[in-house]
Amino acid sequence: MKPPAAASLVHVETAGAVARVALNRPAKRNALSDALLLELDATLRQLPESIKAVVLHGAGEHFCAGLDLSELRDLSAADGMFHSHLWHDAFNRIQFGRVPVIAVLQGAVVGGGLELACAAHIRVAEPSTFYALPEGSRGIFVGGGGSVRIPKLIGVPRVTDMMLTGRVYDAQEGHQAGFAQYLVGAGQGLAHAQALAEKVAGNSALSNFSIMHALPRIAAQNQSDGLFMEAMIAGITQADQDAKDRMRAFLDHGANKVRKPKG
Ligand code: 1HE
Repeated sequence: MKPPAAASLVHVETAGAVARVALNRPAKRNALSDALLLELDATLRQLPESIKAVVLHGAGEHFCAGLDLSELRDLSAADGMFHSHLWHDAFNRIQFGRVPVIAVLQGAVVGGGLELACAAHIRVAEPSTFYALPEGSRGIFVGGGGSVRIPKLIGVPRVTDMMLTGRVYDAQEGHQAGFAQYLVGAGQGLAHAQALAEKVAGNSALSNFSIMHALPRIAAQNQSDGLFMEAMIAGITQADQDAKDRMRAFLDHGANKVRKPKG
């Protein structure tokens, strides 16, 4: 991979099949300027085929302070709509991209930063994390898919409260509410996410693709259509040679068993 330019807004490191992608604008708390958003999008689109999972994190003490408010110009309604579409496209490519993305959360996960985090597939939060949607007090609305994705994690009533009152959830409350699947110790986020990413990268590519692309679509369908689509995806996925090899390896005692977690 080409080494990033010194002034790059996105920093990439690779470790085996995992790319660690950092929002690299710590002086501005990784606020998402258009330039940063576009660079993040381009970086994720151009990952080499050898990369099977991504760890997304923020340089400095914060994950992301959301939309760069200094760029909120005197937009017309149409400009604002196109700007929101730009975010939608970029975040859709994360949710429905080629490889799973694991976000490491710390410090501010605010506004568009929370929208970005919610486009990832797994969130690992450190105790410094706080979640907020200050859009109401800024006179704006979410525009990066937050009204679609965030209620799926924590429900419409909690999102309504956050947006209307500016309520801030700390790491513990956010974990209980459903923002993050993992709450880890201070300074442990990256290592934890890397370990998860390595596991994910070791899965069958077709299973990962089905989990990323089919699961959220099936979950949004009515029962009859969902079960039909599930049957099709199950058939396609298990017909793959990789699936056959993995099942054979288990039956031949050459694959891991499922174990109860320790203590
Ligand atoms: C920024 C931004 C930003 C920081 N846009 N410049 N997001 C917000 O409403 C969050 C606004 N930010 C904050 O509440 C705080 O900055 C933080 C809690 C994130 C961090 O606080 P702190 O004390 O560590 O840092 P700071 O001193 O406030 O900020 C450091 C610098 O970053 C400072 O610039 P400087 O030139 O004075 O050094 C800040 O102005 C700058 N900065 N956050 C621009 N967001 C698609 S729709 C999405 C809608 C939204 O995302 S709305 C939520 C926007």
